[in-house]
Formats: sequence, C-alpha cells, structure tokens
Amino acid sequence: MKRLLSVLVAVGFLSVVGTAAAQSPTLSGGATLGPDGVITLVSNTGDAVAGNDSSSATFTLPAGTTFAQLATLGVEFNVTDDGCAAGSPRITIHLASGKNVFVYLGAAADVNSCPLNQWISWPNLIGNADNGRYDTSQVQAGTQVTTYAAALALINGLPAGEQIVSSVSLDVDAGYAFDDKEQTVLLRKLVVNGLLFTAKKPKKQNPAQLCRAQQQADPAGFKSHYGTNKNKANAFGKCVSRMAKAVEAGAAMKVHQQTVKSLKAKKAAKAKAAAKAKGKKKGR
Ligand SMILES: [Ca+2]
Ligand SMILES: [Ca+2]
Repeated sequence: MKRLLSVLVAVGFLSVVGTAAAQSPTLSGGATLGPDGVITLVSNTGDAVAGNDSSSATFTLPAGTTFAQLATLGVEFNVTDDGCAAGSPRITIHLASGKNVFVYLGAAADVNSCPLNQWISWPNLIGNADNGRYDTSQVQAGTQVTTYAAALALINGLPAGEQIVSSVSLDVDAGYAFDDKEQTVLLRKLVVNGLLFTAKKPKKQNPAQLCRAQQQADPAGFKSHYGTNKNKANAFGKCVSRMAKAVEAGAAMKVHQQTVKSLKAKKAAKAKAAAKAKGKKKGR
C-alpha cells in the first residue's frame, strides 16, 4: 500500500512538470483581446486606417531557443470572415537572423483552405508531415512547399546563430484577398513549448441558484410566473428546466435578469395598488 502511494505521488508530480504557465501573447496591429478572453485578429485593407491592415499575437521565446528545441506548437482558431487565403492565418517562426519560417494552418489536402465559423485545433504542428505545411523559402529559395522534417534538417545545417528562434506569432494579413477587403480570425489557444495562452471558458450558471434568486424577488409572483398546476406547486421545477435551457443556449443571465426585473415590477405594482385600495377604504 505504501509503495502504491509513493508511485501515485510520483505520477502526480510528473503530471505537474511540463505544464505550461498561462500568459498573454503581445498583440499588434488590429488585434484585440475580448471580454471573453478570445483574441480577435483582423486584416482590414479597405478602410483608411493603416494600423489594422494586419494583426499578430506574438510569444517571445526564452533567449537562445533553437528551432530544434521547439517541441510544442499548437493553436486553436476560428476563421469567421471570409476564409483562409494567401497563407493567412499562419504561424510565423521568427528566426533571430531576421528570416521567417511559415507554418500554414489549413487542411492537410490544401494548407491554404479552411472551413468558416468553426474552431480548428492543431494540438501540435511540430513533427507534422503534411507536404506544404512548412515554408522555408526565406531560408532557402525553392523550399516554399516543405514539411517539418525537411525544415528541421535545413535549419540544423545552418550555423548555430542562425538556428535561434526569437519569437513565434499567429498572423492575419490577407484582407486584400476578399471582396470586402477584410479578414477576421479568432484565437483562443496558442502554445509554444512552455508558453501558453488559453481564453478562459465562461463559467456555467447554476439553474437552481438562479431560480432561488428569482423566487426571493417575489415568492408569490414567482409561483404564478412559472407554476402550471392547480396550486402552482411545480413553479420551482418549471423554473429550473426553463433556466437549464437558457444556460445551454448561453442566454441564462439575460433571461434571469429580465425575469427578476419583471417580478420586482409586478410586486411593486401590486403593492401600489393595494396601498391605493387601502387609502380609498380609509377615505370612506
Ligand atoms: Ca486598414
Ligand atoms: Ca470580410
């Protein structure tokens, strides 16, 4: 038993080692961080603003990191407007020499095409064998369509100083390729070795908790608002099933706040009417 326990403890420690610490990449161009923690990257070449022609989210790597030392390169993104084009979105591996290695993010069959309005996940592009996933043409002409293995062999053959990676970015810059001159990509995860950005998942509301708050706003009104049987005794259960549906639809807070407001308003109106009736009685 003691031995089993120490094994479990060791496993527990192992799982902690290698866990990347959450941090935010540096945003530039038209990139913005939303209240939901998701980064929006736009390329708008159709307006008068130059600052939003391209967008990047960039992780600076620990000094001296080499291309061969990149063990994890993952991304979760969603192209909402109007598609993938001209190598955008892409991951750029910035070498300290000033040259770039590009990693394209589309489908295996065509690394430049991707579906619209759905989250696309690449847990790790290091080792990816799709032909054309990597582009090392800035390092050596004629290698625009290549693989990770070939990119690694090429860069490992360079002088040591030219194997250093200074930063890694996700880039969006192909607005010009679309009719409306605008491209939008959402980013909710970017991981490069120990550097990790993840948008926080919104906390799910508890339907029963919301119903208790509504009930407190006006117990009698709550009964008549939700109750469907003879003595309205099923009001709480009806509320919980209504709010559970709202939570699933992502509309729970809206429905909850509207219901509380309406319950309070009805309660106040009732109290006012009762006071008026009382006053009339007294006046007689
Ligand atoms: Ca612009
Ligand atoms: Ca557009």
